[in-house]
Amino acid sequence: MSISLDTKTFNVEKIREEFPILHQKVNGRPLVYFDNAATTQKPKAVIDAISRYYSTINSNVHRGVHHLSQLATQAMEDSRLTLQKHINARESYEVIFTQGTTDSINLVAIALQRSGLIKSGDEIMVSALEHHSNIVPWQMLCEQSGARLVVIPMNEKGELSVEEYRALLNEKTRLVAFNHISNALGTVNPVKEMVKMAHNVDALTFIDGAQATPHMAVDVQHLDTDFYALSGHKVYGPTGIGVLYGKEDILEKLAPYRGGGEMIESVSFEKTTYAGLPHKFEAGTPHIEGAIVLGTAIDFLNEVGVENIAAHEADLVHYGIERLSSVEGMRFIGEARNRAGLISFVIEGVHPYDVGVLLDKMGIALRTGHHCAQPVMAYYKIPGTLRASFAMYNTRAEIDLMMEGLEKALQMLR
Ligand code: 7TS
Repeated sequence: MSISLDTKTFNVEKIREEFPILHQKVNGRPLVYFDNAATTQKPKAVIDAISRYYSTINSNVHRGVHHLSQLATQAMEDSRLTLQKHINARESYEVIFTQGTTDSINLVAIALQRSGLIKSGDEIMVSALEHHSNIVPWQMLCEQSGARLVVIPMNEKGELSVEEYRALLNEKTRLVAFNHISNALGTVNPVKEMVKMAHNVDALTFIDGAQATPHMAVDVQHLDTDFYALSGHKVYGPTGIGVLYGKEDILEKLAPYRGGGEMIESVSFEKTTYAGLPHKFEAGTPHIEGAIVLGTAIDFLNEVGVENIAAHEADLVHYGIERLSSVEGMRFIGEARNRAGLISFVIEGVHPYDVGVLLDKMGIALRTGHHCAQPVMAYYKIPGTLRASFAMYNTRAEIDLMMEGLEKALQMLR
């Protein structure tokens, strides 16, 4: 995949000006923020939109006839349309606002269980590359229903084995869940092909898009996936808000996830009937400001251009690997042919945690540990990695600072 950077519109220094948090010192040094896979920083447009919401239209949604309630409802529904367009969902009501990716996955796992759609003897498949949030809810579903959890294996490069996946699929497979991009290794999975293979055995598919949505354009109709999840805070938006996309016919078949206000059509002690999509899955007062400002974040992302971001970050990954390769004892963890957004590594003879602590003293924020992907770490027989994960505002100069910091840290530790 070759993507080229439009240097007329993409100017990293101008982009950095949009992010107030970046212009500070940490421990006396300029902040180098390389923990973007955990959460991204927020542009002024997003920060201002939060303040503007509370200063001008704060009100509860979908209930009031009064002016402010109408404005807040309109803004939230406009944001749903922005999200619909962004991921190319067929209908706006296929976009459910959730608390984030974890919440989206739990929603589907619990709703499937409630709907009696998973039975003893069925199989739920996850990949070996998953974040805990795309393992544990399915494991809980298996425990409750008597279904079996099946794992798609990976290889040393951190790629899924498509051939083994094909062999594991069978008429008992009810659902296959996998990420679009791995948060621990940066592997970009062949998701369209994987969806097609699952559909050949009539299994549903759930794509965890938490790490893909900040780095690439996503078209759910093109992928033909049944479900897709994303987190607002990883796409330069607020925390506590995200999206579950689901195909209309499947969402219609699912029982509600949580009961309460907003999700009903009528309530009596004898019988309650439920609202239609998307409200059936949005019980209670939602994260109104979050939902609205997620739309602002997506507008910002598109203004910069997802293709531009992808090209810029690909350059950072390439440059980072080149520079890190010179470090004695360097072992890259995850070397998939198709990768994006981050570099995971360990260095012989030193513990990732110790390196992370020393880098922090120099203002450099890298993630250390298992990245909520313990099975991936177990595969490589390591306790964790150091992870540098990039965003649109990072620069080659920051990678140079990381290298200086790393060399100093290694001198101290060795
Ligand atoms: N799936 C993937 C692939 C992720 O990377 C994460 C968060 C989640 C799901 C959960 O997202 P949430 O927004 O519901 O929390 N990943 C990370 C990480 O890599 N470091 O901190 C959080």
